Amino acid sequence: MTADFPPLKNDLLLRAARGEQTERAPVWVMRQAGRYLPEFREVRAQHEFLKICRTPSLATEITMQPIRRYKGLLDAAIIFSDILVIPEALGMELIMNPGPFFPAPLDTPADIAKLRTEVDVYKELGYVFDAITMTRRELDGEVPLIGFCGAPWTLFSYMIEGGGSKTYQKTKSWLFKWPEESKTLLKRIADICVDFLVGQVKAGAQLLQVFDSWAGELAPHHFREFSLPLLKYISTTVRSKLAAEGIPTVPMTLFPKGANADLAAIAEGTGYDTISLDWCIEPSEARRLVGDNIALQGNLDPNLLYGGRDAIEREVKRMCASFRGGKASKGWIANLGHGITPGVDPEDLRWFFECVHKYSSVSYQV
Ligand code: 1CP
Repeated sequence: MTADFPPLKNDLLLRAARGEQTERAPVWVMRQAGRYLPEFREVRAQHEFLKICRTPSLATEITMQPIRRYKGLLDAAIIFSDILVIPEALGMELIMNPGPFFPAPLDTPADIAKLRTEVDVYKELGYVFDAITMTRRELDGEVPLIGFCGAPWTLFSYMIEGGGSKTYQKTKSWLFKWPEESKTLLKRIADICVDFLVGQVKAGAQLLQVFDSWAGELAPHHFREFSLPLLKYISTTVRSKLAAEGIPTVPMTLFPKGANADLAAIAEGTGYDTISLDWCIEPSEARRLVGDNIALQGNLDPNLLYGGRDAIEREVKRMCASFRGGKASKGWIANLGHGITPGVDPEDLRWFFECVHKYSSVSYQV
């Protein structure tokens, strides 16, 4: 099925994700299609966020915006969508006002009965698959396309809090009061993640990223109890389902934001090709913890993009030295440690890309 897509002209991302040392680090940024771009704000002024997600031609257009603007500098596209489409597929109404908000969150385990028991991802999320296929054609092989989903723990927290949270009080009450019911719900979410990711690969996604954005809210032993087993379940089941259908697997990346205390356990036990780091760990230290058999992604503090060009250059240079130095020379994908934020000047992001190209190059002499 992927055979009739145009051939890939830039495979830096895929090679680095497989652990190869590349001639320079491939680079992309989380939320690269977003509100910091005037061309994104123009489309958003005319269409609701969820309407864009659900309309393949609009999702394709937005996914392509940073690729066009930063032609030759960006090494990946990521499909425009949101992690919260899974709770929506489970039957939860999702409103953007302007942040995501579920008007009827799950208050107690009795509310699980309100969710759909069977989720056919082709019916509920087929619009994402259509957007992926359309974007692959539009990309014409220029760079690979990343598909993604939210991790069960992160999605669970949105479904219970009803939106973003500072304390995760409701979510944690669930975990600690009702651990078994919590695990049942987490597993149900994980099963949808699996089907959704498999469908994305069939539609044309060339790498998959699982966002566990709130992993760091859990104590290490709670992360190992409530998140890690499902992250592993997702990677192994996605691969076995693809293999059963004779579809070649794709590299998988995990973003366990904030779970730096668990990096060694994550590298050992979850089956991902790449771990995406936040900015709270030194790259060389992360490499020491995870060993040599896994690629790393990251990890500039996104707020450095507000620090001016000198600070960006200095910090990119430092980041490159830390990822590239000594044992850290294997598989590295340059990125931020979390998503780019709305106030960044797009020309400062261009400078970030240019600095990565220069200072991550194997020919750059320190
Ligand atoms: O008004 C707008 O235009 C909405 C802003 C926006 C955008 C541009 C939201 C709402 N989502 C997105 C796109 C998005 N979200 C992508 C697109 C691909 C890309 O360019 O990277 C991706 C991968 C996401 C993933 C996502 N959504 C995450 C995981 C990554 C992360 O940043 O931690 C999370 C936690 C969300 C939830 C979400 N969606 C939107 C917002 C503002 C939020 C955060 C809400 C909060 O918890 O405070």
